[in-house]
Order: sequence, then C-alpha cells, then structure tokens
Amino acid sequence: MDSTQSKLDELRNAIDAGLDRYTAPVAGWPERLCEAVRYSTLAPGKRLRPLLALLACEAVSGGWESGIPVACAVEFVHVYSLIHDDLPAMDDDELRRGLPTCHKKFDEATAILAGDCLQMLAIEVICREMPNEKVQKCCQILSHAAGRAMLVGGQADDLAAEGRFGVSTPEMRENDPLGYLKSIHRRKTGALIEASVLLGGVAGGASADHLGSLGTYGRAIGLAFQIVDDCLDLESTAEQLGKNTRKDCTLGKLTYPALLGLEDSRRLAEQLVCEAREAIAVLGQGGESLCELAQFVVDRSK
Ligand code: GRG
Repeated sequence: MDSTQSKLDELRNAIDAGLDRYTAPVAGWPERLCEAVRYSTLAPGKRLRPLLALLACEAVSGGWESGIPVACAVEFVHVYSLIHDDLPAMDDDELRRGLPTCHKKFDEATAILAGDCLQMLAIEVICREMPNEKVQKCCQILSHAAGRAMLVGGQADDLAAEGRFGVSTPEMRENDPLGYLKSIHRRKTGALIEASVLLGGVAGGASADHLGSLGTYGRAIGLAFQIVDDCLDLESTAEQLGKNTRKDCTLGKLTYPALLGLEDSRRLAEQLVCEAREAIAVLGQGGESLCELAQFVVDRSK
C-alpha cells in the first residue's frame, strides 16, 4: 500500500504541475480572474478524477504521461462545477477544500467568470495538447459528460428536488425514490468520473473493448463515490471534509443513507467497488492501480 501511496503522490505532483502550467497568466486575461481560477484550481483537492485518467491511461498503454492534458481538462470542468455549485443561487456555500469559496474570496461575478474560463480552458487544453486524431473523441466524451443531460441536467434536477428550479418535485422522486436518486447521482457526479476514466483510456490508445470495460468500471465507482459522499456528509465534521456538512438532511434531500441506512449504503458501495474491479480484470496487471484507487473511493475519510 505504501508503494501505491508514493505512486499516487508522484501522479498528484504531475497533475498539480499541469494545472499550474495550463493556468499561467496570458495576455488579455485579467489578473483578478486568473487569480480566482488559480485559487480554486490549485486548492488542495483530492484530484480523484485526474488520477483516474492517468491510471486508466497507464492501464492500457503502460505509461501515464500522455494522459496529463485530459487529466487536467477533467479537473478544470470539476472545479468549474464546484465554483458554480457554491454560488448563492445554487448551494450557497462558504467553505470548499478547506478554504473560503471562490465568490467569498473574490466576488460573485468573478466566481461565475472563473467557472466560465475553466470550461473553455478544458477544451482549449485538449485541442492544443492532444494528438489530432484523439481530439474529437476526447471533446465528445467531455462535452457529453459535462453537458445538458449529465452534469448540468443532474444539477438542475437536484435543484428541482429542493423546489428551487421553478418546477415541482419530479414525480419519479415519489414513485421510485431509489431510481430517482441513482439517476441524479449518475448524471451530476458519476458521468464526469466515468468520463475521466474514458479520457485516460483514449489518451492511452485503448481498444474499443477496453474502453467498454473502463466505462463499466467508471460507472460503478462513480456511484460508489457519491454513496460514500452521502455517508461522509452524515458521519464527518466540516473540519474533516473541508466543506460544510449535513446540508443534505437540512434540505430534506434524498440520499442513500436516508433511503437505505448507513450500513446498507456502505455495503452497496463495497459491492460496486467489487463490480468495478471485476470489469477491469481483463486489463490484467496494468489495471492493478485502478483497482486500488477503487478501494480508496470507499475507504476515504474526506
Ligand atoms: C454547477 C453544473 C453544476 C454542477 C454542480 C459539483 C456539483 C455539480 C455539485 C457539488 C455538490 C456535491 C456534493 C456533489 C457530489 C459529489 C462531489 C462532486 C463532491 C466533490 O468532489 P470531490 O470530493 O472534491 O472529488 P475535491 O475537492 O476533492 O476535488
């Protein structure tokens, strides 16, 4: 496990170096906006999505270096979604990654624009840094996962469930609460996690079969990640997580522990990790680090 930890540290350093390089000031980029982007991006996140991208790249090609542009691109989209989610019109949060949220540190307009910058920076980095023959596929995967039916649609339905999107609570919530919850999680959180694994696979030149296996792995750990997130929201303090906790129950949100209880939720997350590991067994030794990262998703404490 120690060698896994030092490997993850090495990859995190490479990811942070990429994030730093790709957000360096350029002519025409207002200083305050650049500062806001770098403040939120370089803040101490877990870097789960870029790690998944690099390990998927390594699993299919034997090396992770060529995955750096997609790894950073997916983190940019993730950070944009966090900045916008924290805004007063959405989750209205003051704490993120253990620091004041972007709009608290700067101001609302700057936070909105920082998120806007990050979305396009993700596409810019893919178009500029990836080999031509991989650019289209990468843009397809990322725009789908971050787009209207996935990240954004999932967020909209989540707000609707709180009655904050100008529409009443969707019927599905009443009739099939577990199906409804799964659909929101799959789109709001799971799609970008699955995309991270797929992007790494494409960067590493994965075959169609291997991409299929990586997709199954990504969907399973995407859901496991969110189930654990729901559990940690109940079990941990804001200090431990670096963000405010227990908002879910305050808002009366549907969550896995609310529906299944903590114990069964944790059991389901473990089961999903087993499914994820089975899906990438075809990758043999190359997929070992991905298997270990899947376990980290359920064992994590923040
Ligand atoms: C604004 C379009 C739009 C979408 C927002 C990110 C998001 C969707 C909502 C955030 C609320 C939330 C708790 C989402 C589910 C889990 C999640 C994405 C947690 C944050 O991800 P981590 O734990 O964060 O990987 P770090 O900071 O470690 O990168």
